[in-house]
Amino acid sequence: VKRRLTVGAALAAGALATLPAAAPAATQTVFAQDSGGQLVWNPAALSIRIGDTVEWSMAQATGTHDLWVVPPGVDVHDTANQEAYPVKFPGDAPYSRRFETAGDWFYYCSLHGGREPGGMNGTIAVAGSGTGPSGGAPGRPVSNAPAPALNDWTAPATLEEGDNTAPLLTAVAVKRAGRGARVSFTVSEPGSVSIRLARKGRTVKAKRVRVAAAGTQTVLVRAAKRLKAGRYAVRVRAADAAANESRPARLELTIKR
Ligand SMILES: [Cu+2]
Repeated sequence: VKRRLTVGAALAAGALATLPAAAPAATQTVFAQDSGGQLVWNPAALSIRIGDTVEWSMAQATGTHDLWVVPPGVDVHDTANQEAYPVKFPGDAPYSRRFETAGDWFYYCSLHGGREPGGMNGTIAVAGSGTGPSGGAPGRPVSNAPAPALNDWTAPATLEEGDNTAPLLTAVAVKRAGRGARVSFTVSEPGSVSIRLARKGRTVKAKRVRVAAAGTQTVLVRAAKRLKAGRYAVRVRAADAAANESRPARLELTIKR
C-alpha cells in the first residue's frame, strides 16, 4: 500500500509540473504607517500581476488616512479621473482593489501630501501576462461602493424539474352535438385540454377542461347560438402541469343545414 501511495504522489507531482505557468491570483498588502512622525505606505512599491488584489491595511495606523488610486496615464492632479476612497480610521477594514489593467498605477493619501514627492504615496506595477487575468477569487468590493442590491427573489414552492415531456394527445374525434360539438380524446398524462372551434378564421367557441388522469375523455363544447352551416376548424391541444404542450390536433367539423 505504501509503495502505491508513493507512486501516485510522484505522478501527481509530474502532472502539476506540466501545467502552464498560470499563477493563482494573489493578494498583496500595503500598510499605512504613521508611527514616529513619518507617514508612509509600506511597501511603497509593488509589482503584481493582472487579476491580483492589493489591500491597503489600517492595522498599523495610528491616525486617519484616505486613498486615491491613479490609473496608468492619468495625471496625479487630475482627480476627476482617479478613484477616491473614503477616510479610514486605525483598525478599519482595509481598502481592497483588484487590478485588471496592466501598467503603472500610483496611489496616495490626500490627507498627508500624498501626491508630492516624499508624500504618503506608492506605486503598483501591474504586469500583463498576455493570457488574461490569472483567475482566482474576485477581490472584495471597495468600501465606498454602493451596497449591492438585495436578492429578494423567492424560490417557487414547487420546481417542475425534469418534466420536459409533452403530453401525448391521441384518438381525437369530433361530432356535432346539439348547439355545438362533442370532442373526445385520449391523453397520456393529467393536466388540461383546450378546444377551439373556429369558422372562417374566427373563434366561435373555446373551452379548456381539466384532465384529472390520463385516459379517454369526452367534452361537450356548446356555442352560445346554434351553429351556422359551414365548415368549422377544431383544434385540440393538451398541456401538463409543467405547461408542456402537446402538438395540436386539427380536425374539421361540417355543419349541414
Ligand atoms: Cu494619510
